[in-house]
Amino acid sequence: MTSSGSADGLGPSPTATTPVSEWSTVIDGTPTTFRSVFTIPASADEGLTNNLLPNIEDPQAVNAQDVCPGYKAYDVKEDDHGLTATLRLAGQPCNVYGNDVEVLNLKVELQAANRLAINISPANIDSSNSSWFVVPEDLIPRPQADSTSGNIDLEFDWDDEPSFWFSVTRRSTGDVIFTTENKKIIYEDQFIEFVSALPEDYNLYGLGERIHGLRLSNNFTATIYAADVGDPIDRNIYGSHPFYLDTRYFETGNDGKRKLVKHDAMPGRGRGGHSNGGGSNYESYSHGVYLRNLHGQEVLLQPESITWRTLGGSIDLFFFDGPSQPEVTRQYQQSAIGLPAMQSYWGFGYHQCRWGYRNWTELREIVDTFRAFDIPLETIWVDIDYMDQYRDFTLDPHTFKPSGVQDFFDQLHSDNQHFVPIVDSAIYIPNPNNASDAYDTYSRGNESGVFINNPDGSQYIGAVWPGYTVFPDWMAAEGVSWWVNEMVEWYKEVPYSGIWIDMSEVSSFCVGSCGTGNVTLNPVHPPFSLPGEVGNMIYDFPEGFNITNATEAASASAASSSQAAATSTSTTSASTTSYLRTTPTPGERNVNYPPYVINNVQGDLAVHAVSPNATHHNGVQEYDVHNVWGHQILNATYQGLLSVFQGKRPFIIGRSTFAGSGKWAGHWGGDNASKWYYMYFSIPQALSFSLFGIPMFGVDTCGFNGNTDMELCARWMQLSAFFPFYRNHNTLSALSQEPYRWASVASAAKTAIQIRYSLLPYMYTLFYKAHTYGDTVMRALAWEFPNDPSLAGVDTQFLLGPNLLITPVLEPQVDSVNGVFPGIVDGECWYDWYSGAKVTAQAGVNTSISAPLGHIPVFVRGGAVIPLQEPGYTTAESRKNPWGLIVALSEDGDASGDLYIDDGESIEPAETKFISFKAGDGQLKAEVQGSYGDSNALGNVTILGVDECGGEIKLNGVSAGDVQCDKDSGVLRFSLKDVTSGGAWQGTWTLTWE
Ligand code: MIG
Repeated sequence: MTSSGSADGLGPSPTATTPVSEWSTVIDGTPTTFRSVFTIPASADEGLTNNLLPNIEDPQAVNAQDVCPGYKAYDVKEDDHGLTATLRLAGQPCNVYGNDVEVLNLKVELQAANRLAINISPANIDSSNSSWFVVPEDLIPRPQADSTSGNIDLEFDWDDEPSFWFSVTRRSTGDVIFTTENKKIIYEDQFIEFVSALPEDYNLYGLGERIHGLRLSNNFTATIYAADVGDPIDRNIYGSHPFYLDTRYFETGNDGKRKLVKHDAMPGRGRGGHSNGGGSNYESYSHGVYLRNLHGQEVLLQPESITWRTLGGSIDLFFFDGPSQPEVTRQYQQSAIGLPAMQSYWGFGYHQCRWGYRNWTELREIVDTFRAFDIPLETIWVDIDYMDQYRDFTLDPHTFKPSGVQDFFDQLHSDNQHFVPIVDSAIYIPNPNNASDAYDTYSRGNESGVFINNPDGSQYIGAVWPGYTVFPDWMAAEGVSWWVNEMVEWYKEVPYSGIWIDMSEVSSFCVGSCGTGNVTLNPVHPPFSLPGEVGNMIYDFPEGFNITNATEAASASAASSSQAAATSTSTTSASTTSYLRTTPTPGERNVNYPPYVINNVQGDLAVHAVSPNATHHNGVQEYDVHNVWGHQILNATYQGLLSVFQGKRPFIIGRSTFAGSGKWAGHWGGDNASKWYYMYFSIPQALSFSLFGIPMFGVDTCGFNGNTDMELCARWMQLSAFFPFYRNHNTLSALSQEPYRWASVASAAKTAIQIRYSLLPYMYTLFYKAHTYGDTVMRALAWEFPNDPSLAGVDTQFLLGPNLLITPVLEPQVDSVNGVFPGIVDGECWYDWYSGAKVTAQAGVNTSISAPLGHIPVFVRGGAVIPLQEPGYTTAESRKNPWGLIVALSEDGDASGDLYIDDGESIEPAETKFISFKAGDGQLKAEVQGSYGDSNALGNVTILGVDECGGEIKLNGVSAGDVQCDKDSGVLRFSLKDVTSGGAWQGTWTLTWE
């Protein structure tokens, strides 16, 4: 079969050479032919992948450091806040992976006391020459200079020998945090490289998006290039986050000198080891590094260095001095990428989704069955099944009949439940010869000139679910307003509550403009088989099962690879293939085949994505902005929801994200699989997104690809209950996995959802702080306990906010789990969520925790006051229930905490309330600020860690209710009478129990 389309996006029409095939499917072994239709051949999505060898794997690759001259600095001008200079090439151009830029401008700026910016850009940007791309301010804002008052800890130094290099030092410790000494800067139109030394066994985090442990390994390459691919480990996937956190641990010796602690030598190293638990001998310093660059790039993490390579753009580096992780993350969000959107209260409810909910009736049945099993369901989601021939902003006229809308939504809304549909990124382009194929969303966009073009100005036509498609151009003058209008119009038909954005990398199922000249062919099936179709059946058994016919199982599982397989790269040995190695052409870029080949998971940059030479209306090539397409559709969708729900917070979950997407949307982890290891990876992925400023994160609970099983799904339903975004989602044709499909999963889910819903006030308060200050919601142990080097790599446990420790079971067939109780060495204590008893554990020692199926270990940190509300079936009902408080006393007998409340939906709530709690000496004090009206009473208060049972309980001196006390476990529980019946937070009060 001849390949259709061409790599340059302009190739000859494949019509003549591509056979029209019969699309058939097999049901129960009987082939059924529907009609003669054209299917785009799989080869159309191959590109030159097999002929490309990633540079990092290429034995013949030239090391730019060996052949390039570097730069020398001239006209250096220093002032209080920084320095400017001209950098000139220090020798003959090397033109190794692009055309060398002879003259560069260096600008170093202390932008704030805690932030240093280093910018290196071409000196002569010729606007008539498209070969240079500088990130526009309105696309990705550049951090601005603020006041530099305060303690300035970052110092910039530079030198010209042997060629220009620079370093950033933390003054207070003398620690060099970044230095390019003895390394050259390589600056070409399609290749930039800079290299810094790092300490041995460094602790780096971030550089996403990736399926990887939280602490990045010291010997791998992090490729950043948005790709539609089903969660392969260690490869580039949907999002682009060119940011890392670097944490360094120091030990103060007996001589009083500070010494860096190597990770290898760290005591314990988390689960499975033993340590002295860190403690006061240790301290850590963290800083953050953000490269404001949109290009395909890769970061080579090598044992003692970091090498950053990009395919263009500029060196626009920002250093955040921390010196703790929370400060780095706040600084990064506040000054560079923006604070995360405040979420609506309902968004924290439980979400059910799957690919394959076939009609309104089935959807109603799912919603009803949740109710019948008394498993809270907040939101029902629909995948592409609801659409008319996979076209955005439509309903299938047969299965999701428009006439069924009213009934469905009347009930859903009166039950306080929500509906979130998928919206795909590509737009169907209809067959111009067939009037009945007209598609208004396309026509309106076409008239407004909002679709991406080919270099010759014709429309770029790729292929996605609906067949041939075009792609919105967010840089076109009317791109966003057209999208907003489509959303507003469609809402009149389908009253959705939020939007799920998919395929936004931006994905296309063929290389180049494969639809050019072909739009009359109307392909109705993608060029790969869908999950469940012939050759792609899902046969996999749960892990740990004894498979008797190993051969059959192996071949079945080989065949069961889904879409990912259709696009996977094949590795061919260097001796048998002649690889395409392009060389720079003076004055010109080769955007489809850049001389430097990044280790893209799809191989060819044009595979399974819109081609790099596709051209935006402002002349920008997709090559330069590929990584932000998904970010921009989130912005457009945010604007759309603002128009639909004026003044209300938009609810959006998106697939492809960039630094700063959190200000508009949350994110789900993409196409994982129903495997235990993907459940584990959900934790480091979530924690990484905490660093990226996208706290609204969760993964496909129970697993997307493949069949889940009872045990995995039970554990996963419990784990995800402690993630901000809690959704069960499944691929087409895999076994159903709603929690009620198994009695034990139903009960595990109910237990966990009940805990989650009682904690909604705590979660919501955490989000308020994320949105207001840039605090994280899901936290790594290392971030809350920064003086314990043994926690540097822990990602099998996590904290929700500062005060809840989750230690989930992540493997099959066990009834206990090992975990550490951080901070004990420094006098912290923990309480079991369920019994309220104080945990007896040694500092830094892995403790075995009982965890039979249906039980997820959760612990409350001593010193915390945690606000609760009695859980209801929906979040709306929960919001009407009595409040509760857990007061977990520290070893010193005190505790504090807070609670934020508002109407749960307004972008700018007219009224809010903030309550601070302080406990100690037999009393709890609540201080109330703000005027938001809430009339729910305080129902109960539980004090953990009491030595004595005490006496009468009084609120503001008045006898207030009943006391239950268990002296052995130290749990004191008050059920309050209606002393606060006008509302728990009407005014400041004091509760006494001694
Ligand atoms: O090419 O809409 O990641 O969640 O179920 C697959 C079908 C398209 C990918 C998403 C997945 C969704 C699926 N989509």
